[in-house]
Amino acid sequence: MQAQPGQPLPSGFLTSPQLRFYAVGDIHGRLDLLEKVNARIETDLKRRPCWRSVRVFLGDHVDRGPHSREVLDYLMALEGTCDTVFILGNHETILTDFIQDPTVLPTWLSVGGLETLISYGIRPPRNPSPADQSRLAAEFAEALPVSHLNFIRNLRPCFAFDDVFFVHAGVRPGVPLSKQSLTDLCWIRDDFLLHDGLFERLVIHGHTPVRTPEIRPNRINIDTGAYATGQLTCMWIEGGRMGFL
Ligand SMILES: [Mn+2]
Repeated sequence: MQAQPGQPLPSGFLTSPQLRFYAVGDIHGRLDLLEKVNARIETDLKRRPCWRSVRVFLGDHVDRGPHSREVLDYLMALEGTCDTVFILGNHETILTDFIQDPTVLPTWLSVGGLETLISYGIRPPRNPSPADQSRLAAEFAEALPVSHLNFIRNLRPCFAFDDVFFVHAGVRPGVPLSKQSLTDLCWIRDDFLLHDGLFERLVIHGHTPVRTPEIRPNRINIDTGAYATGQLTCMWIEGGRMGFL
């Protein structure tokens, strides 16, 4: 008998044998790595065919890396060719906030928004004045295709299936998974990361970079800081087992 691939999910969490998930960590504007990860998924599907597969992208598709615009184009095209779930990250919330509120610009620039603006053909001055902020917000709203805005607005705050819960940042301990705030799902760090107890489901998340994927009894972090490290992590989950591509 052939050994089963991968390893069991921690803490006895289970998922259907009929469905394979591929979860991809924070892309942050690295189209090159996204293309490679998708090629690895295609190869895996050929090597180990399955009844149905779903690719789950854990948010922070934009900022920091050089190709935010191209990453969104790529993900939108992918949506038409296979089953996908796209999760909302805090960087996507900052992007849409900026269109509503130009004073968000300095915050956005401090977390890699400059690269996103440049990918849409906008070059902010070095120290944007309030007038510059308003002008740039209007320019960006004009440059951002409606399809991109709709894609970002339709990102899911989280996605639960069987015993797994996909989310960008994490969840607040003590609050049922169905009652989590959008702010916590997109932004939470230590209150979640330092919590040892189990949640109702196994939480698969990104948001806080780690050198190698972090497998804990209650959560798995697959944000390996792709924009800086060149490591974009993809994990698979199927029939209560998991592994990495
Ligand atoms: Mn994040």
